Amino acid sequence: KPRVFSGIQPSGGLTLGNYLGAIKRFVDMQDSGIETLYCMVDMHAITVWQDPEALRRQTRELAAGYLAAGLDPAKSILFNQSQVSAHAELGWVFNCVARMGWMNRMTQWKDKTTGKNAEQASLGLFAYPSLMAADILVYHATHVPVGEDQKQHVELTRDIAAKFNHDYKVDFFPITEPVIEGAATRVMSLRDGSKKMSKSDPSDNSRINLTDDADKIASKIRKAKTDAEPLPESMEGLDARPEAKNLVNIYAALSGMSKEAVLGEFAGQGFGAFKPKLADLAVASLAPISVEMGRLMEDPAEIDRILGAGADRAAAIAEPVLAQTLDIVGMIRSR
Ligand code: AQP
Repeated sequence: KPRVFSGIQPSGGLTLGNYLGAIKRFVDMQDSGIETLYCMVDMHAITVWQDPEALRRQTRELAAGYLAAGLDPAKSILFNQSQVSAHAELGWVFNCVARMGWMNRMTQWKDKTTGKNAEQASLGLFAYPSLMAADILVYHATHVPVGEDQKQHVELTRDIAAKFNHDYKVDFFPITEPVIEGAATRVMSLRDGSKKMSKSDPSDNSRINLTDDADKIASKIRKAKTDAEPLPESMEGLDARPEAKNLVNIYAALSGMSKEAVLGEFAGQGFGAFKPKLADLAVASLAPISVEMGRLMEDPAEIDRILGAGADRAAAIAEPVLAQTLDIVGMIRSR
């Protein structure tokens, strides 16, 4: 039976990258009638230091972002990871299945530690993909909608499932498929077309936050790095122009048009003409979400209630899977 799981870290405000690469597609999957679970992965967030009050606020803000973008707690199970302890328990088992060498090859680990002192990174940051495998497999999820940057972690999840099944001679965990679709599976920084747009980039002008108001969105798009060339007739003409390509991809993803159709409309025009159109489109798409997030944030108790109810439903699926896993592994379970 197909089942969808995905999560986002409450490690800062939501960006346009999170929206186009993840949340917008979470909503599409929810509305296709498949069973969907969407998580705020707060235990992943603490792999780097988070101020406790900020973490609570960011988790509620992420929940508000999910709801404002169209996730419906009557259709999807919405919850924060730490309220379902089966994630951490299965994560430990997977720490014992996954190999150090696999973790060492993770590009996100390498990116987050190169040039810095890896000795000072938390053990949790190193083991993060193993907990992510547990997040997915504790629901026997078959499909995981993610942005391009998470593809390697979903592949590792498949490796962990296969090694567990092999080592214990069972056919227990499914081999999960990453679902990486849409015109903007990798939204790039507005200041540097070689870096992905990220919550934790020190430059606020590098990203559009879902909480930015209309003026801020328009000003960030106006300031976005581009070049002096007009837009070409076909996507190949953008191959050596990462910043220009990024803005076309964003336009396509927000409008629902194909990239070719966007170029069909704007070929021959420069960014002086394209950017205001993109700004209008971004404001029209994002401003209603931002307003709704603000409204939802006025009632944090209601958000906490939704997360608690979601965690109960998630635990009802996860706990039997964990219990069976512990049986397979050989743990005595006499209470
Ligand atoms: N730039 C992006 N383009 C497309 N998809 C993206 N995602 C993130 N950035 C982009 C997708 O959003 C989901 C949640 O990501 P996450 O919160 O787990 O962490 P991340 O991928 O590490 O996101 P950030 O914004 O870059 O966070 P920091 O700065 O804290 O590392 C995933 O599906 C991801 O693919």
